[in-house]
Order: sequence, then C-alpha cells, then structure tokens
Amino acid sequence: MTNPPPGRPFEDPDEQERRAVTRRAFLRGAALFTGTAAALGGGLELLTRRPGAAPAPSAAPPLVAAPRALGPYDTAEPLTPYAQATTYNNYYEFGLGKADPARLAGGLRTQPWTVLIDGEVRAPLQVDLDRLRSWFTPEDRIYRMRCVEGWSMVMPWQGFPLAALLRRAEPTGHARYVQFTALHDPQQFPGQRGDVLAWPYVEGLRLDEALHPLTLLAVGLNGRALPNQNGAPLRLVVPWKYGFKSIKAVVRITLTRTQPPTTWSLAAPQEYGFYANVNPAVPHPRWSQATEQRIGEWGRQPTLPFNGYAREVADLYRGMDLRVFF
Ligand SMILES: Nc1nc2c(c(=O)[nH]1)N[C@H]1C(S)=C(S)[C@@H](COP(=O)(O)O)O[C@H]1N2
Ligand SMILES: [Mo]
Repeated sequence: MTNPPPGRPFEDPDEQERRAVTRRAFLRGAALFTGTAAALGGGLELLTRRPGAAPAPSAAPPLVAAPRALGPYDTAEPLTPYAQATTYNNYYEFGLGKADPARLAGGLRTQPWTVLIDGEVRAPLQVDLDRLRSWFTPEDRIYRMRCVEGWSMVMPWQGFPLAALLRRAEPTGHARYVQFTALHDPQQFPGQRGDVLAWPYVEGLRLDEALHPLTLLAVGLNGRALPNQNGAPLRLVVPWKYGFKSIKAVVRITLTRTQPPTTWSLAAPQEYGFYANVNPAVPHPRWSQATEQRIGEWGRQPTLPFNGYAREVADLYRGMDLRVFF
C-alpha cells in the first residue's frame, strides 16, 4: 500500500493547449538532433539502408548499430530517438522521477563487474563481466518495450541470448525458475537509502521463458555501450513482458526449484504479478492496458497481446488462465 507503482500511468494530454505546447517542445527537441544519427532520422536510416551498404565514413564512434538486414526477431518500426530512450527512464535505485537516472547514473562504477551464476547448476560461475562477454558474439535486436504504466519505446539492443549463458552453467534437472538480482550498493544508489522498494531489486522467469531465444542479456544500445541509466553494464530484456521484468544492473543469476520473489509483486501483489506478460485484455487495477503511448510519437496505439510477440511465445502459456497468472 505504501509502495507506489512504477510511476503513474502515462497521461494522454487532453487539453488542446497543453498538447500544442508539448508538441512545440518536442519539435524543438527533434530539430536539435536532426544533424546527428541519434534521433528518428538515424533510426530510419538504419532501417532503410541496404544490408552490406558501407556506412558513411566518420571519425566519431557510431551512434547507431551498423547497418544490416533486419533479423527474424526485429521490429521494423521506427526507433525511439536515442535522446529520449536515454533520458526517460525507470530506475528506482536512482529515484522515482523519469529524469533522475540520466541525471544521477553517470558515476555508477560498472567496471570491474562480477556476475555470479549459482543455484541449481552443475557448473556455478563467478566471472568478471569482460570475460563473460568474451564468450559470446553480441547480436543486434530491435525490440518493442512496453512499460506497465502505458508507454512504450522501440529500442535497438546489443546482447546475447540468456540461454547461451545458462547452458554454460548447466542447469540441473531440478531447475525450474531463474532469479535475477541487481546490484545492492546504497553508496552508489541514492534510492537504496530509502525503502520505497525492498532492495536489492529482484526479478524472475520460468526456466522455459529464460531459455526462449527472445530473452536477451543486453550490453549495448544503439551500437554503443549500454548507458548507465538503461542498466549498464548488464541488463535483462524480455520484450513480451512489462518493462519492470527487464532488470537492470544484474549481478547474480540463480537457478531455483521454486518461483522466486520479484520486487514489484512483493510491493503490490494485487497489481503486479510474476508473469507480467503484456496483455491488453487484462487491465491494471487502476488503468486500462488496451493502448499505449509510443514515446516520441503522437496519440495512443493499441497494445498487442504479448507486446506483439504472441507468435513466438504464446505456446509457453498454453492452458494457463492469463487473468490468474497475470
Ligand atoms: N534494477 C532496476 N531495473 C529496472 C527498474 C528499476 O527500477 N530497477 N525499472 C524497470 C522498469 S519499470 C522499466 S519500464 C524498465 C525501463 O527501462 P529503460 O529505462 O531502459 O527504458 O527498466 C526496468 N528495470
Ligand atoms: Mo516500467
């Protein structure tokens, strides 16, 4: 009761004047970025360039992932402008405001970073992230991201399937779930000096969800190192579930026999379940989930079952009542 939800639902500005003001501000922001590949233009360029076409020569580090053909899991929708994806964030370790993470996360020490993989595995690992990364070739994945609050983005991640890492640790026959734990460091996370949530932030997946090829451990965004506010240096991305499942700053991955506790369902169990599959037919107790506001675009659009990934993941939930397992 005392815990707030992960922010308020996105409020659709209904007053004409307010909308006009917001729109002017947005256009000013967009104009600032038209000279770079970071805004919408960069995303469209990425998506329309032919595979194999040489990128424009530049001394600056690339702002978007190298041009390539879209993969089977990529959406062709326009990317959310990088400037917005990196300044409108939920990361309660840095505060409740959307702008807090970008303002406060710059100094987070992301190196060295150790990841522990333990629990129901035959080959537990405690490994430096640089070493862990060297085991895998990063892949590009352009995913929709739908926050439970009613807004969404399209984000071009770089990372590797969680399945590849889990296989390396060799889950035992008893493993049925995976728990993820974020860094606990009140010295670095001002939000952890208060008790707005039970720290550290924890999340969980069923093992078959964790092994699904869509489930990514991200280390990059827009072809660059993952910004701290987006979860550097290692962050889970589960695109068919509400954004709060995609835990940032992961330090531990534990295979378990039973369903692990998760931060938001501990805070408000009647509002946030373990599964948290994006579902327009199941309203949040305090707002509808039927539509969403795509950040950087106008108006609301329908929210799709499993966030548009039903073809890939609906089979995981055959026979389950998704109103009960919400
Ligand atoms: N450790 C941690 N991970 C977190 C959160 C958080 O507060 N702490 N917020 C979640 C929520 S509610 C969302 S919507 C996404 C936002 O990711 P983004 O800022 O990269 O868009 O991160 C998720 N991961
Ligand atoms: Mo969220």
